[in-house]
Amino acid sequence: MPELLNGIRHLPGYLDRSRQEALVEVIRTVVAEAPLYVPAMPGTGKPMSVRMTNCGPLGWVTDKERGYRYQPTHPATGRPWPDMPQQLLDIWNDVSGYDKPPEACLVNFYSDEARMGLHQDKDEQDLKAPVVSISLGNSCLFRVGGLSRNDRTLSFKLSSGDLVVLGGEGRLCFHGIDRIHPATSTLLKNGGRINLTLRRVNH
Ligand code: MD3
Ligand code: FE
Repeated sequence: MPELLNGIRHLPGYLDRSRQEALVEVIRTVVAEAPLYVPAMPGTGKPMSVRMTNCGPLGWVTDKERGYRYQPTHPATGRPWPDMPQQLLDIWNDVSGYDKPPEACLVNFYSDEARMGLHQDKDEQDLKAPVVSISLGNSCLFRVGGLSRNDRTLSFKLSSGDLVVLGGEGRLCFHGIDRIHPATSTLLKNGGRINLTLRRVNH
C-alpha cells in the first residue's frame, strides 16, 4: 500500500541493513553532542514518554512554559544543534520531491513502553513541504486518521528501514504511535525504536 491517504506514501524496506547501521552510528554521534531530553507538555508540564533531540539548523522542542516551537539551540545545553548529516540530506533529496533542504531532523527515541498520542504536526510555517519519517529498531503500530481528531483511523506497522513520506493532504492528518513491538529488531542492542523526521520549517 504505497499510497495510503492522499499524499501519504509508505516505502517499506527503503534502507537495507547496512544503511540502517550507518544511520544508527550517525545518530549516536548526534546524541553525544546533543543529549536526549524529556519533553514536557505545554501547560501541564506532563513529561512525554518519548525522549528527543534534533540535528540541523532548527530543532523542535516543547516545555511547560513556552510550549511547542522550533529553536536553533538545545534546551538543556544551550548549544546549536549538530549539523544535518549528509545521509539524511541524501534521503530527503531522493524521496521528498522538494527543492529546499530540510531545516530540522527531530530524533524521537522510544523505549519499548513509550507511546505518542494522536496529534497533528502544524508548528511549521511551510506546510507545503512534506515530512519524511525514517524508522529504526523495533517495529511499531502507527495510526493515521484524517483532518479532524474524530475521523476514522487506519493502523499499520512500521518496521526498521521503512520510510513514510507525508505530503499533500496527508501532511495535516492526525497520527500517533500506539505501541512498540518489543524484540522485533536486532538493530538497537538495548531495544526500543528511533524515528527520525526530516522537516522544512520556514518558507
Ligand atoms: C502523518 N512521530 O515526531 S513519524 C512526530 O514515529 C511524530 O515518531 C511519529 O509523529 C514517530 O511528530 C510518527 C510519521 C509521521 C510524521 C509526520 C506526519 C506521520 C505523519 C504528519 C502528518 C501525517
Ligand atoms: Fe507527528
